[in-house]
Amino acid sequence: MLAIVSCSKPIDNGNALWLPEGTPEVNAEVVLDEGLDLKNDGFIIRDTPDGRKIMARTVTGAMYGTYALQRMERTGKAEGPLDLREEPSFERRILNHWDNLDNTVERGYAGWSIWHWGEPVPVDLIKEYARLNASVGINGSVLNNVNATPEILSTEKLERVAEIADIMRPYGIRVYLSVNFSSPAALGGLATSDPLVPEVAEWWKDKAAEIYGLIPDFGGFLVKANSEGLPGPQDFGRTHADGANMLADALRPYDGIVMWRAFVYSPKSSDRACQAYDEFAPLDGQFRDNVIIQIKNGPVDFQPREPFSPLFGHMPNTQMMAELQITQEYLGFSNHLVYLLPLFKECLDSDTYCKGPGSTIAAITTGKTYPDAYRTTAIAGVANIGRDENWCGHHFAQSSWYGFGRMAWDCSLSSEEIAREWIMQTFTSDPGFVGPVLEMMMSSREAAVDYMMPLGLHHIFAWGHHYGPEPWCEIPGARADWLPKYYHKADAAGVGFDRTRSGSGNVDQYHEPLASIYNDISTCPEELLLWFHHTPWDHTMSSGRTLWDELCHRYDRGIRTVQSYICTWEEMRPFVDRKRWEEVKAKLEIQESDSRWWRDACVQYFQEFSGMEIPSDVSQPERPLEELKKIKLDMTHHN
Ligand code: GCW
Repeated sequence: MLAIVSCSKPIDNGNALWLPEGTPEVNAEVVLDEGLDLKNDGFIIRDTPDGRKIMARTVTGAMYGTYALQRMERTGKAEGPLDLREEPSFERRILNHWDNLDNTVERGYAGWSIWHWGEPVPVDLIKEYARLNASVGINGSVLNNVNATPEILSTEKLERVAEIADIMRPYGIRVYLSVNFSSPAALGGLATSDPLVPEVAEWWKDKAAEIYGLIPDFGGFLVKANSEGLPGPQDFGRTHADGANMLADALRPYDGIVMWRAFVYSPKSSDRACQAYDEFAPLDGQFRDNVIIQIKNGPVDFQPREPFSPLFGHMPNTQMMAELQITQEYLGFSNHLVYLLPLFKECLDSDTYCKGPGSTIAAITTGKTYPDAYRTTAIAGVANIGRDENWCGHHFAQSSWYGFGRMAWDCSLSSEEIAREWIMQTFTSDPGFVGPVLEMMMSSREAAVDYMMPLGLHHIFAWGHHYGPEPWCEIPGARADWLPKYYHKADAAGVGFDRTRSGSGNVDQYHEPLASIYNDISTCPEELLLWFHHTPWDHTMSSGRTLWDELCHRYDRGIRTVQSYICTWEEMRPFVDRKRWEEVKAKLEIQESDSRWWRDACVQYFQEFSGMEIPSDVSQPERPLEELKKIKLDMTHHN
């Protein structure tokens, strides 16, 4: 045992280690003991005859224990006797910021970049950000957009990154950077960025040496390559493995990692949902052990609901991590109250069956399913953070950031437990508030699915900004697989994408029994029906309704749920300060109006194909389609 100290004082183990500024006062002593059998910044909280102790091997572990105890004190769980031990589910719990060097944030709805590129370093803001992350266990930040400019690796920018890293280090947070694959040519002036050319590999090695000279605990690189026009190894006839391994070798001496994204869709298959698997599954086993393949939860793109990406079930010899989107690109931006933990957990809890039942995405990516393949484990969330006063643009959007961190620390927590904690710490623990607000949060993801894209519909968003509905959208010259009609395929016969064995065959990228379950219209879960089946309008659903009637009912149900939130929030007025109450109320009104916009657009558009009457027991469209088609939102300056 090295030291026993009160947590408000420095932990002095001879090296004068301090708990970081802002660590809360809790009713316990902190014991730092390097001999404890605890993994990865874990901690123990135990009531002993000498009082309550927080025990950890590392200062960061002690800090996490302190926040955990504070959380328990605030949520009424600290009454003794306590004896608990926590170790994180994932070693690397990382936020991906899609922040550009001009301070815009791609898909950001909460203001400009908190990094203040090109301006004085906002020390206090970054400390506060780091403290918030530390309080939920997040321990990594990728500072810049995956659509990376080579300039991020310039010496000037690296020096700035080092300043940010210095501020975050005491909070246990390492920085990572997104890199542009053509940096050797674009920044270094080399003739090529071909990963198999020795000068290129040398350039990356030198760059790594420079980075680690400035930031000794630098986490590593995140790479979007050969995706949406970004450069990559395929430009030189090389594979993703060639590219990732070359970078991995440069980072290896410093224990850095490469997170190589599998968000690719070069049109080898006519179905975009098949393409990541097509490109990556054949490369299984070819990656270095400091490469992790970063895979979006679904096979297309962060939709309100997708099945899990089948790639997770097909790389037994490769480290994989899930990428989740905390920012609400496809879920109403920061205007809609959509608590995302049910979506995140749905992904992690999905059983891939790759090694029989129980091979969930959580089990795979925490290294349990294929332990030999995993040297490190990780999970990423695309941040929803900006300079807005409340960080996320919507008070409730903070819950998804909080929840991502909590889930990354302990993926066995339920989304309900996490929501409850968040409500009690953010607003009040009065049961008159917690109950109704919990219900609102817990139903909110499903409500969004209902009023936007029920029954497996997907990607019928407006072009480019992805805010409202445009199932009719046509853009001359645009990629077909960026347009709604490619996904919904509505015609007189029905609606939905045929991914069965008689269609694109995507079902066979899933292991049995899922492949057959998805393939058969009578066993396919209704939530995914139109994802996998082009379904006749008069198909009978489990409710006994036709598909058409069910679709109309789902849109209506979504609207009614949001309307009920407005009533709930009205009743919550006595519990919340006026400012926050009014701000949330204003957002709920936007959400309610948007939900009717979605219904008006989708129901009337699909009716042109179904030719069927809108059932009389649902609310009826209000605005004519022609009027809706004229709506052009200017989303270019949403920062
Ligand atoms: O969903 C798409 C987004 C892009 C994003 C891309 C990606 C950062 O519309 O804005 O680019 O995914 O994840 O790379």
